[in-house]
Amino acid sequence: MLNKIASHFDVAKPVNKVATLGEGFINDTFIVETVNGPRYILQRKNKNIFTDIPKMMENIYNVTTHLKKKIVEYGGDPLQETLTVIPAIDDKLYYLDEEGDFWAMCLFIEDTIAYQKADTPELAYMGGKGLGKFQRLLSDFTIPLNDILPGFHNMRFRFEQWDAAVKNNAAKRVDSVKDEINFIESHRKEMLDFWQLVEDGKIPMRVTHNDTKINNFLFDKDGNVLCVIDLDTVLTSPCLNDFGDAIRSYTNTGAEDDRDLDQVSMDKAIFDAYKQGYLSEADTFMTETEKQYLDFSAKYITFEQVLRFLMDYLNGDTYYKIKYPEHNLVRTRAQRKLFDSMSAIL
Ligand code: ADP
Ligand code: GN1
Ligand code: MG
Repeated sequence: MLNKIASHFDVAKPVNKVATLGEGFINDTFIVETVNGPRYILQRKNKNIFTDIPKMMENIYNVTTHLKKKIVEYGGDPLQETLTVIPAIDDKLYYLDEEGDFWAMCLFIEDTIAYQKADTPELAYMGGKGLGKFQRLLSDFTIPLNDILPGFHNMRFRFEQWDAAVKNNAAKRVDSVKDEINFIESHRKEMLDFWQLVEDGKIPMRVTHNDTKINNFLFDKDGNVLCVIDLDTVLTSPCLNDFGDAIRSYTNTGAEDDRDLDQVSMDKAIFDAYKQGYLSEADTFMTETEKQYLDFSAKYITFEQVLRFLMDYLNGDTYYKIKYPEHNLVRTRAQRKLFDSMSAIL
């Protein structure tokens, strides 16, 4: 079945083997081997989350086309340093199968390392530099992006979803998570006050990645970020959100879903190094107000993640893939612990 799906794309050589890869929460990812030819990434895009996949693929195509132009200008390798979308044989940027699932393909980037956590400040510095460079290269991208996930990091929108989730109590779990609900409520004002700055235009919207966890950055063997992947969520949003989301994963001494909360805390040395690396690139385009809110953005995005995991738990686990029934609650508690650690340090 998967071989047949792969054969609908414009691959250079006959498909040999298709195997499962990675464990993303959203899409299903496969690696495609061809006979004496390149390897490819094949993904079944999550149609529950992405309601307009053709528009999403158009965004990815436009952004990677822009990046390739910039990469060529500075003498880099456009096939290694950004994703290369492989169109279907009918030239569309996706293949729609008989079951109504959308598939997309890109080149597999060889000889890279995808880290799950940052063990050294050196790696964090390079990660920050990689994100800053990605945003810098896109700072003169002018094609309007399709808003395929309205309100993605918009706290006002998230609180609207949240209020509905608590009210509907779909999974009848509200009574069992009173403490976590109180945590969300106690930060409502602080978080909305920040979003107000965005609404008032004091913090600008920019072309951003919006899902900057560490495994969405492929590193080369010398420790540089070679390629930023998982471009499904490229949207316009404050650049601070990308910084904050990266800090959420880079600096966590534990796992995103650690059951052992003693493992979870923010590593300040990793934070400092990431920030330094980020600013080495982002200083060129950021405003003073943005810089002022850089540290806060880590708390903002971590709070948003607590809210999103808990909301999914209240809704009966309809968004994130889970591995066991309480998974979203475990994620909620681990991210809350991380938030508390950030609050103590930043
Ligand atoms: P998800 O949205 O489900 O997180 P990703 O696009 O991040 O899916 O892909 C999952 C994993 O597959 C990544 O973390 C990375 O390890 C690997 N991967 C994805 N795209 C590529 C690529 N073009 N080249 C090499 N590895 C890739
Ligand atoms: C999802 O696709 P993946 O696993 O990289 C999610 C992010 C969350 C993240 C939490 C489209 O990212 O927003 O921060 O899980 N992506 C989407 O780990 O919702
Ligand atoms: Mg990913």
